[in-house]
Amino acid sequence: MVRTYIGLGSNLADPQQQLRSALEALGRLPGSQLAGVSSFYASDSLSPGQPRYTNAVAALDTSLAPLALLDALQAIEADQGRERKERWGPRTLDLDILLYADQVIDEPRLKVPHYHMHARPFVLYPLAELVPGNFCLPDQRPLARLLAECPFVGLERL
Ligand code: A4P
Ligand code: MG
Repeated sequence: MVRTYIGLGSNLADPQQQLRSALEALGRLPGSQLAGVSSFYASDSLSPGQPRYTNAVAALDTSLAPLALLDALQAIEADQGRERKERWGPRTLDLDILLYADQVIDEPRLKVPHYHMHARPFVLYPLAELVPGNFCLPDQRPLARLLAECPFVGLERL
């Protein structure tokens, strides 16, 4: 088993329920165990004109290999996205592999750490709830420094 961190995002009309369903699905993944869940946070979408997002981060211990985990996350996205697609548009659930142990992965389908995570408050602040204070990214950058450079602006802890 390795420790991974999964970023969850939804801008459905009931995004909190969307996230709760996704967390249940994560807990049911083969060879995997949910080890922690952050608070939920609301913030404006980075794309103007889109509904506000709810975001959270989950700690998931898993024996799935990185690409198998990505496949599993995309299956959960498809499950929850498909039924709402016509009503709410395509972005109902976003599951990103933020970190996979301390690995750096650079494949066409999978980049880890997840691009942009180092500068997104709706990723960094929930992640900080789940890790020790001296936690570092695989490139040795301390999370505390990323947080200091990424003010808690526009985030609402739910
Ligand atoms: N992919 C590569 N690396 C990874 C990884 N580490 N985890 C590939 C997951 N997937 C990864 O993903 C597109 C492709 O990325 C996948 O097929 C996979 O092979 P996607 O989920 O279809 O697209 P996406 O996530 O919308 O793309 P992108 O560019 O990451 O979108 P953003 O930038 O994440 O935009 N505002 C707030 N407040 N909160 C949000 O969560 N999210 C977005 C989505 C915009 N604004 C937001 C938020
Ligand atoms: Mg994504």
